[in-house]
Amino acid sequence: MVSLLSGCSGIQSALDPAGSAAQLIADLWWPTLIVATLVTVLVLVLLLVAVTRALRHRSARPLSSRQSRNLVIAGGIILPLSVTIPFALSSFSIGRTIHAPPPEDAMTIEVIGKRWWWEIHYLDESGNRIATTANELHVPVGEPVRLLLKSDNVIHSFWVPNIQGKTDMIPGRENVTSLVADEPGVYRGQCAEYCGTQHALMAFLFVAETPEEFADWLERQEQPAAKPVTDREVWGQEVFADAGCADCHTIRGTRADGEDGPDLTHLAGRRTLAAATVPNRIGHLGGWITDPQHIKPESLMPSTELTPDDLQALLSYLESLE
Ligand code: HEC
Ligand SMILES: [Cu+2]
Repeated sequence: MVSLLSGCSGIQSALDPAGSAAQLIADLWWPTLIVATLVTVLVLVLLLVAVTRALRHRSARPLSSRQSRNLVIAGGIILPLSVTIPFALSSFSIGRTIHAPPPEDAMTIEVIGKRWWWEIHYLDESGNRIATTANELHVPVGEPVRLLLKSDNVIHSFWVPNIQGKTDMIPGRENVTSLVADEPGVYRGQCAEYCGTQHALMAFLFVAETPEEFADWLERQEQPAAKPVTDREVWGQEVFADAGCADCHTIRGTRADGEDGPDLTHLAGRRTLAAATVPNRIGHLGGWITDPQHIKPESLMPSTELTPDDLQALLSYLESLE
């Protein structure tokens, strides 16, 4: 029982809504569950009654053809329709409400499904990218946000269960959806369309914060990377260039401009690594760089062999990228 109920709360649960769309979905889901349970119980009881009666009165007179016709009309047509039609109508109307276009002046965030992580761009009013990050989507509480959902490989599906329903990310298409977070908090989003080996480890954090906190965060994301200060950080930056990291990763404000992997400009400010697979702590970071294939087999980042000193310097540099 406890394990059954544990699905009703938490940071990745459609039954613990923190946004108006998720609230509407939950409000439809509970009555559906209750009515479906009642119908199942009713059908089983009727079946039991029929079987026991048949066993007891083997010679009982069958129903007249009129009686059995009425039974079929009432129990086989009217009853099921009167249960399913209200649900179909409210599902249709909730679907329209939660997928209604956001207000014209809503902020736009572009999210691109990658193998197997999320590239995130914040756009200004004219659609220019002003900040880029990965695997951590921040939004201001109470403000509707427009999401442009894309994929450059296979079909993924964008889903933050506590906030909104799913929307597919389809190659060659741009799906638009919107959401509002009503309560501050950190929720977990998960790819909801099987997309290959690491589909299960294609997650992200959804951070709903006050408009002031969000404005500070976005302003930091717009800045180029912090310059290395200590000798070790300067050394680490050289390791980053020499070890080939810059071929795949961008650090804005430096010569690193690779595009195959996540933007690392403000890596140290993120809570997790590799699409919410491990916490962003120095030990995990060292483990990830040395052997990403162990943590996320077939991920598109190769393992890199570094001397312990080079690795330590690289870690100091990456940790300075607040
Ligand atoms: C061939 C391209 C490639 C190279 C070379 C590469 N990476 Fe990556 N890197 C990726 C990809 C792709 C991901 C995303 C993996 C995932 O989450 O599935 C990634 C993820 C990461 C992450 C996690 C970022 C986040 O926000 O989750 C870090 C940190 C990182 N790489 C650092 C490095 C460093 C340091 C080097 C050099 C030693 C390096 N990478 C070399 C492609 C590359
Ligand atoms: Cu996916």
